[in-house]
Amino acid sequence: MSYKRPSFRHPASATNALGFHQKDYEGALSTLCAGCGHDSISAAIIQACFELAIPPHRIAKISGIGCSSKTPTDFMANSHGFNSVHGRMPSVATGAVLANRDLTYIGVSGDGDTASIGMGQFAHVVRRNLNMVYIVMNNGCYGLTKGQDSATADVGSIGKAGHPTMFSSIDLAGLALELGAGFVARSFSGDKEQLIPLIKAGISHKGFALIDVLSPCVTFNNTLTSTKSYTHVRDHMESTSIADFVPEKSEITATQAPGEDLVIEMHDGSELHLTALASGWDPTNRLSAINAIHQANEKGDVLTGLIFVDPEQMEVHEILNTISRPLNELTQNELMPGAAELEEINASYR
Ligand SMILES: Cc1ncc(C[n+]2csc(CCOP(=O)(O)OP(=O)(O)O)c2C)c(N)n1
Ligand code: SF4
Repeated sequence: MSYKRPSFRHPASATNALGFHQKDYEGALSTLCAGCGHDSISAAIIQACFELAIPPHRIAKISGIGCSSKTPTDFMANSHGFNSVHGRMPSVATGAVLANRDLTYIGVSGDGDTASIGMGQFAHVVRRNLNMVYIVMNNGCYGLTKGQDSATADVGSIGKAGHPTMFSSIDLAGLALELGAGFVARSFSGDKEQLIPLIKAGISHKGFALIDVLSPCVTFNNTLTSTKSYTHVRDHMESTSIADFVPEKSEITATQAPGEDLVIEMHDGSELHLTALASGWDPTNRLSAINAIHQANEKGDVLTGLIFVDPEQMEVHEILNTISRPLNELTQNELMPGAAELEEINASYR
């Protein structure tokens, strides 16, 4: 069930470069619990897409199953949407991306949806470098089915059920790095200053972008003994840097020495400005990023911010050398080249 928002908007509300109001990027009223971190992530997605001035009808939002996967109903009502099956968002996204390369793909998933039932699918969508931003709303539990521990729950963490998690946790950002992801970030639903630029950068990134967002479940996993609670995450956040997204290319092209600020040019000409860089960490070096994650985990810290980026990696269409147009724009003749052409193709395999 979803609830419609009132159609009223302030007559003087700001417009973006295309003349859209922020309201044009909203969806239905949320039916999640009051205070759920997921709602703040939806709000950040709305603001990021509004500020990037992406036409809402050129966006496709795809999700699995869970409270997290319900959220696409709450943003961008005028976009394409597919609320799929538990853990299967990556394969639906793969079909969509391959069929139409011209849309902006936003995948939304939960830690249960991704790190358990969807783990195999997640691994392959990373290694294929699908051109999408994949947002995990990570609360360390299965919120929709009443708070069972998920595979990202830290060992020893105790939620509302009162039992410590017995198994070691899966770090999705660390895993994505190991699998070769070209953009890996982590953030917190309660920190929109950090989250919005990361979402914008993830959308602008060519290829697969993972944003693992800690998003407390106020109903089942926000106890003082839970490492995915608002208090714990706030107290243990260690930021790699302060990220600022600059949509149009500016004059700054300096090469940086370690410890200084860094400007990363994205494929579409936009820039990611990183300031206050943590020492001993290079966001363009995969080993350095993996090391930073391990070090933070050992200390019990939550490493947030942009963790790794490689703007030059080949994305799935480049790897497969696919046709440059969406399949639904191809003519009958292009899709069915005729008997003579097919005979020639078949002959090439003999
Ligand atoms: C095939 C299948 N198995 C199990 C379920 C039950 N189920 C629904 S949501 C869910 C877990 C959701 O957890 P998560 O992805 O972390 O999302 P959250 O609700 O915490 O946002 C499960 C196990 C299902 N819907 N389909
Ligand atoms: S059960 Fe948890 S994850 Fe689900 S809506 Fe409520 S607070 Fe959010």
